[in-house]
Amino acid sequence: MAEKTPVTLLTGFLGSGKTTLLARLLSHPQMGETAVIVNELGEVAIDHHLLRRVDERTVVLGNGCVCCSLRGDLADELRDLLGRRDRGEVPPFRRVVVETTGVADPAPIVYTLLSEPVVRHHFELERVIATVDAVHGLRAPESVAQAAAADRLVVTKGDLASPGPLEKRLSALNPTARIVEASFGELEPDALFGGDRHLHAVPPPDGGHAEHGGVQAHSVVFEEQLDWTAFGVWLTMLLAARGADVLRVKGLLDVGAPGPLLLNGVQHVVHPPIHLERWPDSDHRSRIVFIGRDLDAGALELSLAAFVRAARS
Ligand SMILES: Nc1nc2c(ncn2[C@@H]2O[C@H](COP(=O)(O)OP(=O)(O)O)[C@@H](O)[C@H]2O)c(=O)[nH]1
Ligand SMILES: [Mg+2]
Ligand SMILES: [Zn+2]
Repeated sequence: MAEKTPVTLLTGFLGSGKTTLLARLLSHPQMGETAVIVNELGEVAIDHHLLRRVDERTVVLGNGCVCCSLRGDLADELRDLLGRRDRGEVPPFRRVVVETTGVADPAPIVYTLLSEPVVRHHFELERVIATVDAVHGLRAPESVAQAAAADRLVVTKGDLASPGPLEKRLSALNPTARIVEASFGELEPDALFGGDRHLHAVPPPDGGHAEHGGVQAHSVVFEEQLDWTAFGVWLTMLLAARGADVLRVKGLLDVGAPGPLLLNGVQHVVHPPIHLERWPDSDHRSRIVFIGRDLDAGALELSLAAFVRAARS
C-alpha cells in the first residue's frame, strides 16, 4: 500500500493567528507540497485568500464548523483530494493541513480522522497544532480544549504581550506539548513538524454539539465603496458597546484603492488594517464577517448602512 499522507490539524481560538502562521509556513520551500483545507464559520470565506496561494490544493469548507456540523464534509474533502491527486487534477501534495474554525474542539475532528475507514486507510494524523495568543491567552473555554489537545503549542503575539505567564499555564495544562513562540507566524517548519510524533488519546465525541455557546458568524456584503474613517468610527462604537460579544471581525473592504483593505479585529483589539495590492478574485465588493454571541445580523447591517450613508452625505 502507498504511504499514508500526513494530516495536521491547525487549531486555535478566533483571531489567535492560525491563518497568519499557515501563510508563513506555506512560504517555506519545504512546505510547498501541502494541500490546505480551511474551515470557516461564515458563509463568506476570507482566510483562504490570505494564504496567498490559491490553487486547486486549497479547499474551503465554509458555513459551518468541522468539529460539529461539517465532520462528514471533512472526510469527503479528504477523499476528494485523494481522488483528484490520483487523477493528476491537483498539483502533488505530501501533507494536508486543516485550519479549523476558532471555536472548534479538535477531539471530534481527530476522532473522524481516525475512525472513518477510507480516510484512515489513506491518511494519518501527524500533529495537532494550537495557536494561543499572548494577549487573550486561555480566556475562552474553547482555547483551553484546543491547547489541551495539541502536540505543539504556538504562542503568538509575543510582540504585544509578555508570553511568559501564558507559557506557564500552558505547560501546566498540557505538559507533553512542545511550546514555541512565533510573532506573525515567523517560525521554522521543523519546530512544528520535526521530532517525534506524539498524540493524545482522544475520547469519542459525546454526540456532538450543534452550536458553540451561541457563537455564530454573520456576513455583510456592501455594493458601494466604504469610507474607512466612517467605518472605523462605526466599528469603534460597536466594539465599545458590544466588545465582549463580538469575538472576531474580519473583512476585505473596498475603500477606493486598487486592492482591498484587510480588516482584522479580535475582541476589543483591532489590528492595524493592511492594504492588499489586489483583490483576491473578481468580486470587488466589501465583505465583512462578524463572529460573536447573540449578534443580530439584521441590526448590524442596518446600523452600518445608516452610518455609511450618513458619512457620505
Ligand atoms: N501583533 C501581532 N499580530 C498578529 C500576530 N499573529 C497574528 N496577528 C494578527 O492577528 C489578527 C488575526 O490573525 P489570523 O491569522 O487571521 O487569526 P486566525 O483567526 O486564528 O486565523 C491579524 O490581524 C494578524 O495580523 C503576532 O504575532 N503579532
Ligand atoms: Mg483564520
Ligand atoms: Zn464545531
